[in-house]
Amino acid sequence: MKTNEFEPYTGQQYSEQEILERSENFLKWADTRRSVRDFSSKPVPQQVMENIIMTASTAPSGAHKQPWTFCLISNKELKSELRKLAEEEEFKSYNGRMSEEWLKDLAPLGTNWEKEFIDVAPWIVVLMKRIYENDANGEKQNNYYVAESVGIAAGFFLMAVHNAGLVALTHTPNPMNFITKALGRPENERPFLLIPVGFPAEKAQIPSLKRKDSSEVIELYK
Ligand code: IYR
Repeated sequence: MKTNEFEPYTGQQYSEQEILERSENFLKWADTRRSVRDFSSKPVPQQVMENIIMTASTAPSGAHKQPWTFCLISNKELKSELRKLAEEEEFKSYNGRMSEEWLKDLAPLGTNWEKEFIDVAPWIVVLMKRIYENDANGEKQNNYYVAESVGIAAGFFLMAVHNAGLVALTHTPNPMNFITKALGRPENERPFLLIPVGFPAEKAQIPSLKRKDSSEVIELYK
């Protein structure tokens, strides 16, 4: 059953040579993206953040439901409140809730329960997944493949941040239900990621990590 109008696809196409060059160049550029935990407090214009969010919102989604809400936060008191609540949970996680193996796996990243970046970064984006919708009659409407859809949107978001020369961190305070309350989000939304965005601090340090090479990532069936 097709109820929608259709229209011609007009995305750009390239020569074989250009395809190779563009894919190589994009890879090189993408490989320079890193999660950064040391933020500058230098402001980032709201319009930039809105452009980044609307790029994320071009992501494909189950039945094109776009089951996401991006809470865009610069309010200092609210950021401090989020930091306090996140640190309360993270303190418990790092001091008892996370397994020895987990803590050992995180050691090279140098993370701990302190989340100063929530105060420092000019913007905090809380990405909410919308597990269902309420229609005009108050009836529940389904969303589909919500985690997959919102995960893809998060990926687009991170690339748009990188494209703007800004940095981000995908923070996952656990459990995250404090966010729903602090932001007064409705019953059909659940927190997915908390993402500080901004400029890197002048002397920002990142862990020296090596990415898997193609033989570890690709299983070829030719
Ligand atoms: N949620 C904690 C712990 C943490 C977990 C993983 I897996 C990471 O890659 C990084 C951190 C925190 O945000 O510190």
